[in-house]
Amino acid sequence: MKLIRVALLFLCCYLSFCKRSLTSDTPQEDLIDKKCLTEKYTHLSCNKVFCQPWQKCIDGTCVCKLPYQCPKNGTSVCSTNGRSYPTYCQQKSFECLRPEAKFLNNGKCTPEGQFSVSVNYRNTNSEGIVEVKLVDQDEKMFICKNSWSITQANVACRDLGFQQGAFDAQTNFNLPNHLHINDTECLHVHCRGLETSLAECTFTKRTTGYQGLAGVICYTQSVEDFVRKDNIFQCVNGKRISQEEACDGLNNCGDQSDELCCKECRGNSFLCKSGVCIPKEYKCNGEVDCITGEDEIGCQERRHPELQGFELMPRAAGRLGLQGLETVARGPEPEIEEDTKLLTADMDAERKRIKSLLPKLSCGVTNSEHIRRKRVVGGKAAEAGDFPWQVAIRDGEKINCGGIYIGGCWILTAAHCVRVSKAHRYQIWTAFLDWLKPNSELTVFWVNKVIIHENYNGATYENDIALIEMKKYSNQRECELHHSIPACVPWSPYLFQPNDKCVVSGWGREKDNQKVYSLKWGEVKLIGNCSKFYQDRYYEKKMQCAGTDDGSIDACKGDSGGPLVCMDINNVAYVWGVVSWGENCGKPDFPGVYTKVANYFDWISQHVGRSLISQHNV
Ligand code: 4AZ
Repeated sequence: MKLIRVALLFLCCYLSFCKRSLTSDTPQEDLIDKKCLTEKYTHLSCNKVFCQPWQKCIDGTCVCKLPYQCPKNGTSVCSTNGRSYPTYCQQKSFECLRPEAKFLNNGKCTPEGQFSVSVNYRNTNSEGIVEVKLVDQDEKMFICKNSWSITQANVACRDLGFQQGAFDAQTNFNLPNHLHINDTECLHVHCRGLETSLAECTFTKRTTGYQGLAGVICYTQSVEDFVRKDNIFQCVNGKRISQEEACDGLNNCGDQSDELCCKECRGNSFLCKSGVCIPKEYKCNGEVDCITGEDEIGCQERRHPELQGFELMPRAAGRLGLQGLETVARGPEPEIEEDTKLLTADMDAERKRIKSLLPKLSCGVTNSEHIRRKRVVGGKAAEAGDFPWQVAIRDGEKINCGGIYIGGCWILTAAHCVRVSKAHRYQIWTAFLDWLKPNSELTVFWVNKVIIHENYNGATYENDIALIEMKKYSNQRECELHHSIPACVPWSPYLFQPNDKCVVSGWGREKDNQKVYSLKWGEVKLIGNCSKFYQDRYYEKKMQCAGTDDGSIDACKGDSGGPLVCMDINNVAYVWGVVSWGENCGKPDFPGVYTKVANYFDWISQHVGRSLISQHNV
């Protein structure tokens, strides 16, 4: 339907009687988050999307890994420069560093059997009917139009050197009359959309009837004249598409910039909590696509019976070594049951397999269930194991602040809780619950080093964040915290949103300034737009407000430096905030203010090492 509309649009603009936009029911503006667009997010923005397994995330951007950082396991691939690489990941990592050498084929490099793509039967080299020559096939072949969309068209144009991809996945080009093809003469192709060469996409031959051939118009300066002047969406890569194509789950821009700032998604595409639209086929496909994970939730019953038990390993994984033809039925629920002959190796399956081999970090997982129950000020008493990341910072005889264990020997706390010069006086009490009856799990550490954020401002509480490195015991190689579990450090400000429910915990005072001896906790919700409560004292990026409508649950004096923890959809705990400040305690309209940890991921990782806190994209 969409393709027909784009083709129509192109045609009517050609004839220049198309002044008004084609009608659409949804107001275009409402779907797009304008403020978010100013951030210029693309497929390389790891605040919004996962990086490719041959990339890592640095300061919010996916950058190339070095080839040696790839998993070793895999089979060789050949690149367009004629070189063989031990694995697909290594080739892609080299390509990422030096884009001129692209993927050519799976297996060793041989003189014959080169893959090639071309566009033909039109007068320019930027448009035409697509022809490919596969490895192991002598003849050039056409692609069937029913497997062709902007996703594959973008890849084909990029492969041909048009960096902005395709203007249109054209399916109305005709072959010259003297050429006749029968229904077995076209191939199906499936791409994910971010491939740099069509050779990375999967080619199949299916026994469906011939309907027409795939063509393409690549995006060049000359086609820009045909883009409507009103109702355009400006992609980050400079390409212009129509607004109807933004937030539809398809990567029309080619750099994904049309799908990353969405309040709603068009058609059947799926909206991630992070404001990203993904194709509906990605829901329950065994691979997590939303950074918040909800595309793989509640899938068991909807999955194809044969797929049960394959969590991250697609069926086609392990077929990579295949040389000849093989018969498989691809996809969880094929729309038409049909036999499919795989003509090329499934590099998408190999990408997923590489992803599953990357190191995994363990954090934020407890076996404690009951903190999900309701109700610091107005809080409830914690039980052993409820907050295994919670620590107390003891200064002499007093505990004035909390802290959060984030792994290794590292504790996160508030800058206003600690002084560098007092490091020798502090003790870190881990797995501690109650002053009056100390529990046996309690382990005490001395402090090696205190690091206060260099831009901490004691007057405004900006950057109220600090790290404490605990001292190892002389007979131990690492900090051994047998009863503590690190909370995960959020790497993106889009992991949680206003109104999400989170938990604050600490030994802080009650509303009436009553002393508290046991660890307490309370459920609060994240509050957006907090400047309305604290006018010019609130810094949106660096701070996070949280509380309840009636103010009954709040952090208070003594809770500072402690955790505001939010659980993701898989019940993994993230330290979203560090208790920082607030006007009084437990008053409506004066919510607690927390240091927004996601904004400090890079600062934390610079000090503790990226591998200690990176869950993805390492
Ligand atoms: C404090 O003095 C403090 N209601 C901490 C949190 C809040 C207020 C005061 C938030 O450490």
